[in-house]
Amino acid sequence: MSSKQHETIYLEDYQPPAWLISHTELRFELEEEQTLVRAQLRIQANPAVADKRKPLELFGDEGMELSRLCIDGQILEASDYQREAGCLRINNVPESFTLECVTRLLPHENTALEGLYKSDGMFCTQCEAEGFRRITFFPDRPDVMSIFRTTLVADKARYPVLLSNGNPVDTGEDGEGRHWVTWDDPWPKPSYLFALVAGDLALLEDHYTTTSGREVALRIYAERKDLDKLDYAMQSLKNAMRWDEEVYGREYDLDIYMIVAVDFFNMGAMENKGLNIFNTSCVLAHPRTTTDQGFQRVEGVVAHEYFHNWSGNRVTCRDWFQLSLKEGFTVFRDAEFSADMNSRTVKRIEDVTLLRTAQFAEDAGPMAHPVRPESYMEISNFYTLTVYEKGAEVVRMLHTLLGAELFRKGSDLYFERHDGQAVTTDDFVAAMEQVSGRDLSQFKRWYSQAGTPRLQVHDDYDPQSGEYCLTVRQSCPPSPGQDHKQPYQLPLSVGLLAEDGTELYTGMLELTEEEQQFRFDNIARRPVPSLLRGFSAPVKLEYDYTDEQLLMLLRHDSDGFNRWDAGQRLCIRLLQEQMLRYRDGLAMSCSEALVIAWRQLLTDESLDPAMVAQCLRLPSEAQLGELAERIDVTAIHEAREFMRKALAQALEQEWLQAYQRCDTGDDYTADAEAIGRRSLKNLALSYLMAAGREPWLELARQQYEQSDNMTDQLAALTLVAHSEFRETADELLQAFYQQWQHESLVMNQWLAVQASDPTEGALQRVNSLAQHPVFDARNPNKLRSLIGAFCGQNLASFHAEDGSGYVWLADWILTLDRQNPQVASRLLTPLTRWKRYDQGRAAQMQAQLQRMMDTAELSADVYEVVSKSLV
Ligand code: 0A1
Ligand code: ZN
Repeated sequence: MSSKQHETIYLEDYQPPAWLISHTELRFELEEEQTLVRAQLRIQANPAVADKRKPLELFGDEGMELSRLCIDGQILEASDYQREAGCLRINNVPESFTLECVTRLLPHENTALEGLYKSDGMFCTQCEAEGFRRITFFPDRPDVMSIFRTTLVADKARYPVLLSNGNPVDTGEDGEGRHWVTWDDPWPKPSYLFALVAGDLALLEDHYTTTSGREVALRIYAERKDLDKLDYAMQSLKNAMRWDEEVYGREYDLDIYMIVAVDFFNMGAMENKGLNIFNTSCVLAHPRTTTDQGFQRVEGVVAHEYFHNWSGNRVTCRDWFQLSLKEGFTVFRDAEFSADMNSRTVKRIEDVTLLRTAQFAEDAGPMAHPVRPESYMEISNFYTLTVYEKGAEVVRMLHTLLGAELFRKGSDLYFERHDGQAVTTDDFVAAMEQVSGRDLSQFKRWYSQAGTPRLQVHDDYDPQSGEYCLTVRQSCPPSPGQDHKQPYQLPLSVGLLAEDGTELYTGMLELTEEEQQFRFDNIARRPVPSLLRGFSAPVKLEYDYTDEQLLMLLRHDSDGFNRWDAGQRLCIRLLQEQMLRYRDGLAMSCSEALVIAWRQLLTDESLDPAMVAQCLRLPSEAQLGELAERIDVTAIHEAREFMRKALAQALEQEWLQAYQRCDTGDDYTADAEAIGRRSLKNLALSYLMAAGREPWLELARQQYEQSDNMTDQLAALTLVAHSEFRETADELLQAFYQQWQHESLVMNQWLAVQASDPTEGALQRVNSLAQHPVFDARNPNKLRSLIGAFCGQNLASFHAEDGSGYVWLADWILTLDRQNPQVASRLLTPLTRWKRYDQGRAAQMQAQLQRMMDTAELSADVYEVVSKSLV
């Protein structure tokens, strides 16, 4: 058994802070062997809290060395305070005083990448959610906000650039090679938004003038070799600043906006006030080294972090249970921004695909939790798809229910009313209630109930009266700690189509009850319903469509999202039929109707190539798994491969024509149109490769060799590397390595391509890649590329019947947990879903979880996930 008792924190236990901090003054002496941090905190009793005799309690990491503690200049003796389990308690403190505290840190030994650490020789910080307590003793909770002044002192030659939040106000040198810079941040902020960076960094500089005339310096820092990869992030930042002014009326509020790219980072990026720190993978972009997907990720993440300046920083969270207050809202904002910059429908399809594949699986697994969780052991485990993506869907539903205009009024009121405060999701909804005059108390169940609701729709038509009736039943499966769910309020966007595709009705229905009927008059013929248009609510919709109805919707629905969705529903049904046939040992077959429909899409040159590509992509193995009662990994893989090959061969000429049509030879641009063309071109190439004939291998090789951009080069490499043409596969993988070995982000792709290769011998390949010089087990990006890709994208190999994949992952988790608990805990996710698999696999996955559980000294991160998965 794990020796450590991990405590659970509950939302219902929330208490306002007994002590407030008006000013935080920090001085960092950054050296190679150690860093000394001197913190001076101006502390006052919170007038809103009655008990004035409470001791002062500060959080501080257990391993952190405390070398000095003073109150109003008086040194405290060891008997004046107690340190226990991450907490420092000082009794008998005055009403108002200054606390001075000196801590000694070892950033070069910090492999957890929380608090102050080193990434490739530069100092940087990550304080969300609870990293600041690894820097100094502090009431490290988001509802304690103070004004920060930070001085950094370091060797000038090694660390010429010294950054922190706000504006630089003073600088100097000691004449012995060390220099210092002082930064002032005028905006009160919680400790999780603190940041510093010290290093030898190159800089791309630009500027922006806000609508009200504030001049803002925009600075993006990176290693010198990456200076040519910053233009796209800069342009995205400027677009995001303009968009937030136009769509939300929000301006930037400091004179400088800085972004720093670091290679060692646990997540995507961090919105520290005025000083965002980014994973290099989310900020560097260059056509030669970055794929289209990479470009779009940079645009989205740069915008996301920028938008946090209002939705997160100016108005922040009262406690970490409210995380979706800032994350759900900000994801909604960045999704709308990306939709406005690119194709709205394609963006929606991508987001819904992620939700259906991964968030629905989370909702059905042992870690399922509401958008506003009720308890946690380790908050880092709750930066989830539920809090982010489902949280964004909840905000989107508010936008749909209220309409754009009222929603904007509500957001204006929210920002105005709560500027400078730490608030709750209830406060957000209250602002929406006030501007709309609506009672949203039922709607708030979206924040408190976990699980994916299910909508079952039936219809009746009376040809005599011309009345059409939709009956909608809603339900939601049980989730941990929640056996029974109350009905949700949700917008159901609906169209009714005549057989020839003419639209008879379009509108939005509002569900509030377990069962509801909606009647439509004057309908001349039985219509085909187009339901949940645009995915108007994050639910599973069931309606008994015929194949013909789905084909009609695929051709005629005026809602682009539902056109795509109809095609997907049809593919899923056909794939599920083949899975059954495979299991029963029967020959599989491909539907002629599907071939005809796909041919039409593929040859209609008037259609948007990006949409065609979306429609002709089969649902992923992961998504098919999510939809299955019991996940049969082999049947899913075999059925999908069969269909891919059948569609490849049946339409070989059409794929080639589409390929040639989209292969325009234009110079690379990262706009939606060019990205759409490349996506169809590379999809066509993937089907040609699936057809398995030599000429297509040659075509792929030619594309690999001649392309001037990473999208095309990597697409060709992946197809060849995953094919049966092993000799060419090895040759191109080797050539790719030779060409890109000095580009760390490109090498991540190289690792991921091989880790996700489903052909024979995958485990052996990943094992030897783990020994390869480009792999570095301390770098989270490398771990995600190798372990994440093998366990998450190479499902047939990871779930090998002998359980070898499970043992491999568990070995890794146990090693990584001692080094970086956050990353270990995230990589563990695939094992937690053991209940969804056949008995043999489930037992082996469970055995590995048990093995971890039996290990002494698990981190809180891994302990929480393992223990909850074993229940
Ligand atoms: N707030 C950031 C994400 C983030 C969360 C936690 C981190 O460390 C545990 C780091 C970054 C965002 O939403 O972009
Ligand atoms: Zn965020």
